[in-house]
Amino acid sequence: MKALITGITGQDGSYLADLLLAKGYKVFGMVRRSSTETFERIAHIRDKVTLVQADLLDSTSLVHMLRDVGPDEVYNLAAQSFVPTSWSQPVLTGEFTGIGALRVLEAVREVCPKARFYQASSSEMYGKVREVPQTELTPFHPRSPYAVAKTFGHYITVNYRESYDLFAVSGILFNHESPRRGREFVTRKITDGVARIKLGLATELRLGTLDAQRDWGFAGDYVKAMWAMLQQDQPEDYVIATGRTHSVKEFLEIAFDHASLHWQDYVVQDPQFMRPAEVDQLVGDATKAREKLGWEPEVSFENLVRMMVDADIELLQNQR
Ligand code: NAP
Ligand code: G4F
Repeated sequence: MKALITGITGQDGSYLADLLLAKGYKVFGMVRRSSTETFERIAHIRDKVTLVQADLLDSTSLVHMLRDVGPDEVYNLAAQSFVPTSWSQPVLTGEFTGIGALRVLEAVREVCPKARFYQASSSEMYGKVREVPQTELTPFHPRSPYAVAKTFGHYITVNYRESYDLFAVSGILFNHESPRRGREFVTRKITDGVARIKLGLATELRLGTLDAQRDWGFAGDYVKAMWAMLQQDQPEDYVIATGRTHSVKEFLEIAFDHASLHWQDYVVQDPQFMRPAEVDQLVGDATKAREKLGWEPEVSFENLVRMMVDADIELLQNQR
């Protein structure tokens, strides 16, 4: 089996590549041209995957890539994925995160319509939530240009399934984190901050709202659900979540406590990290995934936080 992953250099792409290699897939990863390589997350499997240059903005490159690879499965994980950047670069975010998904779908339709397609949809689409917890049937109310772009990506995936009979599915994934998470996201920002404070490299940590609540799981668990969705008889959409929600403050408490520190001594609230429109609380109901995919998250919230703190302390110690 041949799988193509767009966004292989990102958090999820790297965990998905690990999973598919372990299952015996030949793994191809789409990478965009850059003056410096961004292959840190896939350094450990660099000689086991084949990297192909293409860009979400360039349809021709996507068509050539699919012709060269001839994939059985396509996982579209590439996107401008940071919510705050979507307010400063809304058009680019729409191009990458929204129309980019359509460009990949069009290329699949033209080149390899039998390939199974996965779209990385997001719980951010629920935004100002209409019901608690959120299911596959909960209406969307996106609160950022990123979330609006993801909502387009979601519906165009559903539309291509219904219009062209593609095996196209959309995974509505709630926040998932890991030691490979980008440092600007709040979880990694906190665990990196704790590690720096613990090792005497920083004296404070500047954050935005501490009251927002998210349903946080472990990325390594979530990529298993992506794969499982493409192994079903019928293409359908699934919510992937733990069913539990925690505030940024709770994350802080566990992270600082794990390093024997008090978060109140170091955290400073800074208006520059507040958002023009906030998503106050997300919590997903993954009953469908549990029943149809047999999927369950394995890593608890507390263990996820501790895993990330330990990894960041070790990383910084090794850099000394
Ligand atoms: P990430 O770490 O930010 O990775 C994003 C990937 O997209 C990187 O490999 C990046 O490549 C690539 N990319 C961006 N623009 C591109 C372009 N124009 N052409 C080609 N590649 C491009 O994101 P992640 O956390 O792994 O998330 C994976 C996907 O799931 C994203 O679509 C995200 O929006 C979605 N999602 C994530 C979560 C979550 O909690 N993590 C939840 C729901 C949905 P470079 O290395 O070159 O920058
Ligand atoms: O970690 P965040 O930046 O993640 P956010 O906005 O929930 O988005 C992530 O999850 C989505 C799935 O729901 C993905 F689709 C998306 O691609 C991304 O992976 O922020 C989480 C919460 C927000 O409420 C934010 O306002 O943390 C709050 N926060 C408080 N202080 C902060 C900070 N967020 C960041 N990034 N930095 C802060 O200093």
